[in-house]
Amino acid sequence: MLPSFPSTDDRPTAVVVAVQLPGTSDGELESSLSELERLARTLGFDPIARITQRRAKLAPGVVLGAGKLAELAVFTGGSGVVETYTKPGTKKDPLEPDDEEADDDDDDDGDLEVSPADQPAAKAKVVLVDHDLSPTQQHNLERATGVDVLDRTSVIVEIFHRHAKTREARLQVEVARLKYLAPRLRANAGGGDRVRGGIGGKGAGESSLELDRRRIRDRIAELRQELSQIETGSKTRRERRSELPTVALVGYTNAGKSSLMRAMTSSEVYVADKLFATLDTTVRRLSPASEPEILITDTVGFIKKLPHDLVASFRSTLEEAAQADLLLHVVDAADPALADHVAVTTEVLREIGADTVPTWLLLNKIDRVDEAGRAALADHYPGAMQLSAKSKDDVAMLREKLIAEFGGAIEEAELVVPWSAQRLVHQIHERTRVLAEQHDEDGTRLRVRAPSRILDDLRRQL
Ligand SMILES: Nc1nc2c(ncn2[C@@H]2O[C@H](COP(=O)(O)OP(=O)(O)OP(=O)(O)O)[C@@H](O)[C@H]2O)c(=O)[nH]1
Ligand SMILES: [Mg+2]
Repeated sequence: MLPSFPSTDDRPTAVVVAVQLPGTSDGELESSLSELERLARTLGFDPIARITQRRAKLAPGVVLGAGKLAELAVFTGGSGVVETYTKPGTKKDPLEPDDEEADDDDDDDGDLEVSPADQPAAKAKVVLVDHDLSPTQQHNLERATGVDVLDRTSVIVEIFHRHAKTREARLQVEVARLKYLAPRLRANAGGGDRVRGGIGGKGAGESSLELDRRRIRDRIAELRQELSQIETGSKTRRERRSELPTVALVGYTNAGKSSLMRAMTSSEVYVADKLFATLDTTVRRLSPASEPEILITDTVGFIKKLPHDLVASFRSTLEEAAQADLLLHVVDAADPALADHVAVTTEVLREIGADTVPTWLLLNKIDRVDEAGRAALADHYPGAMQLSAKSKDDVAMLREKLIAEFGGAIEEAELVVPWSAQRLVHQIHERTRVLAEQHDEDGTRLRVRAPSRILDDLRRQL
């Protein structure tokens, strides 16, 4: 079960911070901050304010300029400065770059934040920064604000940690957490008191740094060993059912994958208005049953700037998607950042080698989009299916389409496309999973896997 979070009233408050770097539009900044606030709520925090600043780059020492840092500290009750880091004899705070003054001039037009006066009583318990912080930046910000500071990656890692349920997911998240922790041990060793953000265990500063690092390495090796055993098991299971057509639901977190899974398989998979509600791959039969039976897989959602280690640790889970006969790429059609979400998912699918699997784009939550919006979406995504996981009719339609697609068994076959008909190669890539491709004097020789119906159609064209 998920931990129960405190009610809105006694939730710890948070301030979110972002630097608007050159090339980031106001819209992108806004959408990234809203997403960070949703991540914060998922962790049980109540975001009360935003601090933003336009800068050429993150200030190396403390991310923000001095003025902004002081403004941030008003929310947390901190001093707003990192005194201990001013070297004696240095006129200017070495943490501040020379372009500081110019940056602060931007304050008036670069802000989206609520002014401190709006929340005089609420003191934030934590600062969430929408960038990856170096261990030093994190440490300095904590000194200046007097509260814990979490960066985007640690927020996501923490959510994964809380939501992982199966043994496999827990092990995967633990590997990612330790990899995140290792470099932070180094920086905290000097003046370091503790390791931040609930990411590390207590007392990391007590034992020698080398020892801690070695322990982490050993522990990661141990976890990997355990994981590889579990993975062998899932591989065997996957092979055993590989005769049945398999459809994987993939897409951005909160798009409605699990809702569609529930609706199509009459199962009780977990659905929630939280980011990363699902971390475990579940496989269920399409229900009512079809002939042949079709398997539906629910997978972990994606997010912008997904920490690379997390993707890597979920690779075996995501392999389910790469092995599928069809991907249903689910997007939240009502989200203003929809195009961004589509791009992120497409990119992760490419990274995990799932871009060769035939894919249908599903514009979900269409019940939240008005007529004009639907027309615009149809224009922009002509091949996509517009639907709502909450509509019985829509789900029935999707089910019919799947049955039509997989009427007849899945087959493996070899297709030889003569040089004179090369345009067919493209079509084959679109409609089948290509297992191998070779060129010889006869043309292109492809080993493919696809429903018989599609193979018949391709053979006719050949
Ligand atoms: N209005 C509306 N809400 C939907 C629809 N589909 C899903 N939702 C809601 O969107 C939220 C997220 O749904 P999930 O099915 O958990 O999303 P998910 O893609 O599995 O999310 P993660 O597991 O977190 O990656 C829930 O509150 C759902 O009730 C839809 O078609 N219409
Ligand atoms: Mg889910």
